[in-house]
Amino acid sequence: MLQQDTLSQRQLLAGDIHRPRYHFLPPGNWMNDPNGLIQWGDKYHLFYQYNPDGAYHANMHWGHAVSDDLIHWQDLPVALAPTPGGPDESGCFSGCAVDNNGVPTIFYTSTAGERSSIQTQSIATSNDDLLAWIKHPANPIISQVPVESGQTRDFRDPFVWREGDTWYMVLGSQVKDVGGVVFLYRSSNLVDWEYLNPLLSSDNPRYGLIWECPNFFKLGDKWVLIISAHTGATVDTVYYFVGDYHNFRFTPQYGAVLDYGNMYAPLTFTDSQQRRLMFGWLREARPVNDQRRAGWSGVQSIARILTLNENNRLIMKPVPELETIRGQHHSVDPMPITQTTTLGVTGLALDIVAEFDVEASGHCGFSLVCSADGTERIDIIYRAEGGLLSVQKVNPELNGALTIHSRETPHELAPGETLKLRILLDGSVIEIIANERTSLTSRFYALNAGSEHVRLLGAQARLLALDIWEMPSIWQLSQ
Ligand code: DQQ
Repeated sequence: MLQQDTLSQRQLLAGDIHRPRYHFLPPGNWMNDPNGLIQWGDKYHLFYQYNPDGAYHANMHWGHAVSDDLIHWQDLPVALAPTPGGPDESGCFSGCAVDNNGVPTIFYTSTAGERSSIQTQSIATSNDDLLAWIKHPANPIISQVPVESGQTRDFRDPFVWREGDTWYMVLGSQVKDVGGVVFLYRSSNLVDWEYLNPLLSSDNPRYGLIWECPNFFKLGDKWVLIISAHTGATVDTVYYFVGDYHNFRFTPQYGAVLDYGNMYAPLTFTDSQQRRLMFGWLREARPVNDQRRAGWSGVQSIARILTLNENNRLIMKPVPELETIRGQHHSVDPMPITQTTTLGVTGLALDIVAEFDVEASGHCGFSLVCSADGTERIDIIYRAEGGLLSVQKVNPELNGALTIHSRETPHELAPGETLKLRILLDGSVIEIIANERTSLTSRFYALNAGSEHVRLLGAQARLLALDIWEMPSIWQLSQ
């Protein structure tokens, strides 16, 4: 029954050129944050914030999909729905999943009241299949916002991990009129939680007003805190901090933007290969009415493997599983770049791996989603002077204007270091990762179905290597 419904929904939307083919998105309607990521047996489970009523943010449920390889997904029934009269009657907000000695257990923010203004934390467990979830009778298990928050409205997104026999949880919140904060808790049984102290807080306006969706985990000898900084304005940004963790306090030694584009609310987990994996919500960049009309909104990034380099910078690599679905391969021989060249490859679903040597005042990059006359295109350009990477959407309607999803970001190369670009283009998604450490995601909506050309551009630069693969759909839409 479900499979038939979701299949026909996917078939109905399959002709939409803006719909990604190899990034996960639900059969239709609204999706935002990834939730409850966990590998159970040999299956990866992805839950996500989902509105079954339409392509707009309201009435949050947990959608559910399962995968053998992090790339191909099977839709499963909704996992969590609000219970009328319950602490989650206004919505089941974001959270995580853990393995409690063989019992799949999820934590989520239960919301009640007008506009989800009462936020508490709840727990649910499942039998081995992770399909049906039983909400714990003690819910909500945490309902008091720590007093130093000075407010009671923003208190959400539990992230839980175990050290020895003790469980820990971090929650995102704000200190009223000051800035974002992550609160730290501990428990021996996952139901009774003791508040410890703020793990980290900030009074720097750069880091936003409210911290959402905290992730806290060890990588090598260091600890990493990821937060999604909600500003209350249009630009929300994901940051990460790397540092030491002692006596329940985190001391960051390095902090940076995790993504300069429109990735938000990423969630990480560890799989059986001990890989720290991250999915992030790639939010739309078009007006809400266009999203409603399209009948769908929101895409998940391709899973990335996170590690740290010797300078404590986060290294992000799309999982190698993606390489197994690559289709037709095109390669371009090394050459000096002196002018714009149209390449013999077209498509809106491509995996591009490129390496350049750029002179001190040189630049290089690509125009993608390019119409034959070049009036519609997306320029991805690296300029060595100032070390800037940019994405700019160009078409007659936009008149070259930048939106928040078309922007310039710092990207420094070490002396002698070449520029390495990995670009995942997919329908209306571009994920760009430069030298595995600068992430710039963007969304675009081509006006013309024929805007599929790829051009190489630049000056005072040399192409060292270029491989492009056409990417297939991950969905079997015929019966
Ligand atoms: N989205 C969820 C919240 C979270 C926010 C609600 C971040 O739990 O703070 O859909 O995008």
